[in-house]
Amino acid sequence: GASGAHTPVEASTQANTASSAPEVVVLFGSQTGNAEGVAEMARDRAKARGFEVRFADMADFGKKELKEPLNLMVVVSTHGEGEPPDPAIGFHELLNGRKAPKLEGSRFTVLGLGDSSYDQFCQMGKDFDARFAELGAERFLDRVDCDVDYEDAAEAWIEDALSKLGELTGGASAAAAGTSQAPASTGGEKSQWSKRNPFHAEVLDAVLLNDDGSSKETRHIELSLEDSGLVYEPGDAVGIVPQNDPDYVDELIAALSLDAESELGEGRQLREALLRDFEVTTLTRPFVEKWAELSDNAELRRLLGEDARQEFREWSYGRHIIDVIEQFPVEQLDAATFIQALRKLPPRLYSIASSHNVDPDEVHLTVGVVRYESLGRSRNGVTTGYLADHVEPGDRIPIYIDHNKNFKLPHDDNTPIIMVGPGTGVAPFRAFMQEREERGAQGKNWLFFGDQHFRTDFLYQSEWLDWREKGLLSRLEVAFSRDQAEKIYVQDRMREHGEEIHAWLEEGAHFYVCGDGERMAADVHQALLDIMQQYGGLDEESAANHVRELQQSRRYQRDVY
Ligand code: 2AM
Repeated sequence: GASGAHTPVEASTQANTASSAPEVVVLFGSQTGNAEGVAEMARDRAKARGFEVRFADMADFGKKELKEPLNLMVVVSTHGEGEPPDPAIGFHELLNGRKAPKLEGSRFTVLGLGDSSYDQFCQMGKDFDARFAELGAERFLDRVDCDVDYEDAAEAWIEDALSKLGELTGGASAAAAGTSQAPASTGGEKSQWSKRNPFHAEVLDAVLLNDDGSSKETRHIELSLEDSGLVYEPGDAVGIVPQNDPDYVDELIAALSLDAESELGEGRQLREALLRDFEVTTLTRPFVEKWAELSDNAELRRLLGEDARQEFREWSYGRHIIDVIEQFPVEQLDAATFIQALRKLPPRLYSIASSHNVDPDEVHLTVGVVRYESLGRSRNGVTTGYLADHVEPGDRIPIYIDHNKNFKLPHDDNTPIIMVGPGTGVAPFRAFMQEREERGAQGKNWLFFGDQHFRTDFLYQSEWLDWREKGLLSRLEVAFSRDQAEKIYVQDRMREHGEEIHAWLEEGAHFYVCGDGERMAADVHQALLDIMQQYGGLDEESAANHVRELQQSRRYQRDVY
């Protein structure tokens, strides 16, 4: 697999632990590594408390592993429309299928990671939690659903789970005393910079990639990593800690009839807090729930009802916090109460478009600026607007590296790769090509790129053409959707070349998709399934199994958003 040693189950025992110590199985399903990171913390804390620990990826967990009674700590994230992480698809199907194993005698607790601005918030956590119980396992601790700012809640869940398990198993709890301060994480070359302690990177350059007349605004941003010690690999992302738009914040404060300088304690004033600390645009269900309470409004309560889920979804589309505040005013609201209704401003992740090996002092990003109109207001994406309108070369912005184990070049430089990256989805493939060029990798490389117009939107055109000239890029297929009457998309180009795609995959090629996760990724997935059927002589079910195997063995990887 691309992410290195995927030993099915990594068993480990602390030297001073008797072999009779109770065992905890930390089981994770992770797309980009957040759930795996939490699982690593759980593993380390459990070891420190004297448990024996099995650390297992859902990708490598099946019926066989579920045969004996287990003490399970399950960490799983949710993606897209309530879907499992790619490596966990098979395990999710197993538990929900006819052949699901009985789990009597096992104990479990679930931690779900998700984003409350999505309708299917923590759906996978909910699914696994319900399924483990239905299959007969005993829930020893209630599920916890975490929003984007998950760290504290995750840590609390770990401590609670281990204490509870210590009591239940009567074994390891004794070792707990004084050892709960185990290091949060192990090994690796970790720089001091992190999500919570970001590096302030100088902006070296920020250029518009689209030409005049484009309806897109895609920016190429180069940041300096000089003296940061930050290291990244192709496929990783940069997390940017943004600030909210000052004009929007001022409008919001006016709409609330609050004083910008209201003191919130710890030296923070309202305006400053709204600029830096809290999400003030995106509407989440938890916000609407709190606002329904504060405004005591029947219409809002109705929209939150279980039967109104679809209506809620449509209603919240294009609607921001300020729109709700204006429509459903709350009399005599104080600043602290308002703040309590908000969630922390989450950093945003951007796939890295450069190779650290080519220039260790820089990191490049390809950012699609989000601007649109809704309900009579013009809106900007929080981070993309911040980058486009409030940041210039010479400024410093807070960043960290978000490592993504599930989007990695093959270890073997001779392995061919197929890359599908329309729009800003092309970013990591620029990093891939820079890296393969630097390494002198001999494997074939095939890019499918798409955007609206050839003339204005062919991102990094000269670089691709150059690489094709040099032979590094073996093949390049482009789909400019709006240069002709009929829409042509990357998946159409895939189908045109289905036979060769199939042949490449038979040769062992890895298949990568990056970009839009709302429709593109699903359409490309379907094209791949169809190609497997048509050229692999497989029926629908076998094609689906084959593609799932590609996903689980990390030969088919996605970075979609
Ligand atoms: P469109 O905007 O003309 O529909 C990058 O944004 C490119 O992805 C654009 O050419 C866009 O086309 C295209 N695109 C839009 N929806 C898509 C889909 N479902 N699958 C693949 N590409 C899509």
